Amino acid sequence: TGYSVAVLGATGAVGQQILKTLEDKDFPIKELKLLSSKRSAGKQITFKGENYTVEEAKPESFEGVDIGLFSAGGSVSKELAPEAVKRGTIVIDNTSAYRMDENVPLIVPEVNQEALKDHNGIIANPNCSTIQMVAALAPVRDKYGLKKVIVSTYQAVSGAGLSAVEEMKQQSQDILDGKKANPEILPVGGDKKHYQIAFNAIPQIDKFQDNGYTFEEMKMINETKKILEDKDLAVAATCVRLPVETGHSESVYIEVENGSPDVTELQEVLSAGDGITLKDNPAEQEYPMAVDSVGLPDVFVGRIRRDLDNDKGYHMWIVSDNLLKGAAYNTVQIAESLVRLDLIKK
Ligand code: 11C
Repeated sequence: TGYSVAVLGATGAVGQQILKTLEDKDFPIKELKLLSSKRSAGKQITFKGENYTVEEAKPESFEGVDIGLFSAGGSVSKELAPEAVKRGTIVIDNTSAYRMDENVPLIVPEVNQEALKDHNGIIANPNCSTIQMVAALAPVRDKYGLKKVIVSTYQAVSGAGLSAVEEMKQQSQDILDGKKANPEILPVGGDKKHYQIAFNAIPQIDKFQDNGYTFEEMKMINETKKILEDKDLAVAATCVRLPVETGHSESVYIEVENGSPDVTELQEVLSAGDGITLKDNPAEQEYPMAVDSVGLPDVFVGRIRRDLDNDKGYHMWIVSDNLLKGAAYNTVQIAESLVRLDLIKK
């Protein structure tokens, strides 16, 4: 019993965490296919004690597959998601390929699981930095309404993939050894220039758009409005890459619409929120940090303060494992929601 599941991008940073999450949650799997690009095909991966050979993904790979979990990059999703859907597979896509498509629900289960009911075969998993932010903002929005969000991110290198993590480690070692860093990937593999990430902060994640914002910043802005179903919400973002291996941190300023809750009340609303762990005790120097979030599915919130000039304004610090709630964990939660809502044809 269970579902036939295919994981596309099984050898990548997110793919590996998807497999671990499926294992940890004991997701009901009848048959598992591990798929990848031609380059990674042939690799061996162990799942629940069994050995699997990764196969090259082709349209026919999806025959008989109920659920396809995609994280092999946008162009692969563009090519293969429609082929999978044609063959009856529900695709949960981790790339940005379909997120802003109005026929595709963009889902954080704690926030807008109901939108799954409108799916047409493809469901999009939001960008990691968006997921952790909206998960924390939703309970505040539900209680007080939300007018404005200004976020600055402090993002981990694993968001850019395993090769970027290797680059950061190699550069750190080279610099400690008195050698020159040799940047080849970050900030963006496909862009013209590359900069040192070790011992640095780079204010560019993904490519620049014509409006001067990067694509990562526009993802946070547009996806937040879509998930919260509020086109009028004012959102601004500045996204920065730090030499942190895993765990995105965010400094978030919000303005609520109704009332002016005191900090204790806001802390209570947040700690009652699904999937949120409040860690906010300045007297004991307790606040969320990236290294403490690694391997945990929660969104951690702390440093909640009222703005000193605007009594509807609040500042907070939001941290989560970008590969888990930011990607793999949210993907598997979406699959669980589809099962719970009986939305998978078998
Ligand atoms: C990063 N947020 O940290 C990116 C990675 O659209 O799914 C996620 C890219 C995406 O570099």
